[in-house]
Amino acid sequence: MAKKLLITGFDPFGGESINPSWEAVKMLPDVIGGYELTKMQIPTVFGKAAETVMNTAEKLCPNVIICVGQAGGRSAVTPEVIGINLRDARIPDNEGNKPVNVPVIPDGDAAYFSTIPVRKMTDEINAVGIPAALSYSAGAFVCNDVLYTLLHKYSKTDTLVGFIHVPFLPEQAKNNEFSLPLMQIRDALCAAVKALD
Ligand code: PCA
Repeated sequence: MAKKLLITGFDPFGGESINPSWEAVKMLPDVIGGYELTKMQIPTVFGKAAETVMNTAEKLCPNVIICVGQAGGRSAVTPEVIGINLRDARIPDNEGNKPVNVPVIPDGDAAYFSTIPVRKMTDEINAVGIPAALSYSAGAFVCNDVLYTLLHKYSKTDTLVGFIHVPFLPEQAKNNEFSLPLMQIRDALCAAVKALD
């Protein structure tokens, strides 16, 4: 029987009209290798994003959860190694929240390591000719919030959890920032999912 992967992308935030994470996630095939995909867009809102994922995961019981987010300015597709127990926003989220220096989960552990095979994923994305690198910080905005909350929730369970940040799309890169065409971001995510097999 196919295994189940819940994979999410975010809605646009920070003045952008598009978010490459959701644009690429929604283009993924329904089946990759041994995994059946459930794709979902989640809001760029502290707390709510993770709740949306957990509500769906409760019904779906996925084997793996991968959340994908935009990291404008990065020059590679970056599987995240770690989620930290910190909310420290420089800009408001999509509901105007701007938490500064507060924990994601009071009394939670300081950090959790991602439980998806981040090194193998990075290798397999590079192997299809798309730049990939490990990242040791998912920041302290909504992406890290989701990663930390899910790693906390699914620690000591069989559900694997991870996060992949993707660069801007060409139409977003206004100041000569690095960007990747949508098809390459999609192909990178495909390669990452194949690494689960
Ligand atoms: N990137 C943001 C939140 C939503 C997204 O796509 C982040 O890196 O926290």
